[in-house]
Amino acid sequence: MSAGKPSTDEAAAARAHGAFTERFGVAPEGVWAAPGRVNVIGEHTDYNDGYVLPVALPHTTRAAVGRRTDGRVAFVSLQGDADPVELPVDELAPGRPRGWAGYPAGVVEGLRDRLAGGVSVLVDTDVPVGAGLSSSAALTCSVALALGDLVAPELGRLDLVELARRSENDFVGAPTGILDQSASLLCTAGHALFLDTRQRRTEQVPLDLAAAGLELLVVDTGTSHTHAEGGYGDRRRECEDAAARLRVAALRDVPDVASLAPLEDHPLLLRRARHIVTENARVLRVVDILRDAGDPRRIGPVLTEGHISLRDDFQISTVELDACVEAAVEAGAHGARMVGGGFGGSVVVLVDRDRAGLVADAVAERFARDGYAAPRTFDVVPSAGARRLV
Ligand code: GAF
Repeated sequence: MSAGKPSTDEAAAARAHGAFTERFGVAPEGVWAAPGRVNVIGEHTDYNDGYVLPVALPHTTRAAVGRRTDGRVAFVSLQGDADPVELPVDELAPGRPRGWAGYPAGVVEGLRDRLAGGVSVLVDTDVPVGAGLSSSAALTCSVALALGDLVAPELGRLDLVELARRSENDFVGAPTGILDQSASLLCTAGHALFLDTRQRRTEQVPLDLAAAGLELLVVDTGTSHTHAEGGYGDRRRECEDAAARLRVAALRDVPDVASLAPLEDHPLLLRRARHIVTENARVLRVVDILRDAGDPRRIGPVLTEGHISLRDDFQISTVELDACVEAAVEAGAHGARMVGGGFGGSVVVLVDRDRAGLVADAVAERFARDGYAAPRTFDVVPSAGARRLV
């Protein structure tokens, strides 16, 4: 498989520690890492109070952090195109600063009464950005864990999920649910995280792909998405509208497709709601298969069904994502689906290890034939959630 190789924790910690010391003239108080995620199943269910089942990527964002005494905050990124940002703590406000620094700034803002002296944050990442793999949550969660450790040790992981979510929702203005932040902070190695987003109840579901002779491939189509505007917010409003017409608190409360009959005069809302109802059921089916130590191959067709629902009912797929799913399944994958918010990004593919190369090649050939840019493919081992490195 090509590209996307994550750093080891040791190398990543040394790099962030060294760069912080060079940039700020003093060593950081520590270095923390938080992963991106790929969602096995359960897309757009989180803001409908439903179920999700993500795994953490081996790719992380690292935050080297040190408190200051001059009342200023400074954000530096080692990723080439990001400008350094510095301003007084008092001037933090939604939309200030804008751009990438808004994500960590929102976390600082959430704890500003403990950070009056200011703080310096240097970040470094190998999570692919804009690929639907939750690079923004990796950023906010690495900083949330760091600041929790340094100034708010009473906060548990679920509190940090909230802190990171509020940064994205209220500070940056991206109307996301809690899938990404939960995955980044709560996942454990070798498991998928089954999360009931209403009850905030979690279960670690074993997912040993290697033992089953399987690989979970991520194919990054290189087409971009953005959450702070456009289709994601529209879908969220449509779901709320459907729930209101059905007189339920959230679409999670609709027990089955037959109960959607009152939406027959609203075909668009019916489709949106049908995706959520069937997607919640798919999460439960997948969890049932994996929980009984069943053959993970059996989840493949459920993933592909999920894609068709996202394509036809939720209407957030793209020609590239559809081509990728089609080519992967035709070449013998057990299942494939687009992941994340939609309108671009990545596809996840479940495939036998000895067919993985063939499937990746088939997707690349299809992209070349259809005139799309070459995709980037890598395999994912369910990895650890956020942690302190040094
Ligand atoms: C994005 C959002 F940030 C998540 O909260 C979730 O809604 C996801 O899209 C779709 O499942 O990643």
